[in-house]
Amino acid sequence: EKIAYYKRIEVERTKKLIPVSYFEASPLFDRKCVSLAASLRSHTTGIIAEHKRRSPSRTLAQSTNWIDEIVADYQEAGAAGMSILTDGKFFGGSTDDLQIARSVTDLPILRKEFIIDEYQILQSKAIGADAILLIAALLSPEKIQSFTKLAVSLGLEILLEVHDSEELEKSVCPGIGLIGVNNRNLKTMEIDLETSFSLVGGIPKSVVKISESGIKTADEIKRLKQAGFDGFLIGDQFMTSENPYESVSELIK
Ligand code: IGP
Repeated sequence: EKIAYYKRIEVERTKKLIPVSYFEASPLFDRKCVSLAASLRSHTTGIIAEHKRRSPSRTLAQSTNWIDEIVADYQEAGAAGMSILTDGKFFGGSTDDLQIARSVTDLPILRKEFIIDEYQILQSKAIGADAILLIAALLSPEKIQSFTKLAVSLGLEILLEVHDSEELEKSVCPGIGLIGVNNRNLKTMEIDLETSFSLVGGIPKSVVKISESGIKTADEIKRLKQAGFDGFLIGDQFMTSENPYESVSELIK
């Protein structure tokens, strides 16, 4: 029955039909996922180190043709997991970036993408991701529910991203293992860590809590930890530094 459900998927963007067998043929499709939630619970640093080539809020592009080295540095410096931007349009990433990261680390990898179609969920599994991002601002509660079901059936974990209490309340559903509060307002690009502090109390106890975006100092991490956060998703601070290894180490001290 599961197979019939995604036997053929209509890709919204291209309107092409892609047979599920295309994804299933990937050698990574049967790989057993590593749990990001478990890594964050057991890991003292809680840092999810992100690779992104550029972003809409940061025009200066760091040359990052050495994704393998950056990911290896992240791991050696003590990251609990990786986040790899695969969106091309705004962030200059690709599915290749995630596959390269997969080839150099066994730590859990979050696929950072604007997921709007089942096709991308199967693809995430086929390229070796362990978890996917679902953004509450982009998806109806029904979509979040059905995407979560599909992802969980493949062994992928869900990180649900919210920015306010309304999104949080309407979007939470069974199967969601991690919730991230985005400190960046996607409309204005402004950062405010208060977003995390004000929303943490409303996140269900059993869910792993992540504060996302704009985190720059060890002191901020300490305060977020005290407020109840288990994970810290950090990109720019690392990507704009000359030395990603030292930059991660700094925050862990
Ligand atoms: C990382 P920062 O400010 O440390 O680079 O943020 C991460 O939270 C951010 O890249 C992000 C993101 C997203 C990117 C959070 N949610 C959704 C693309 C799509």
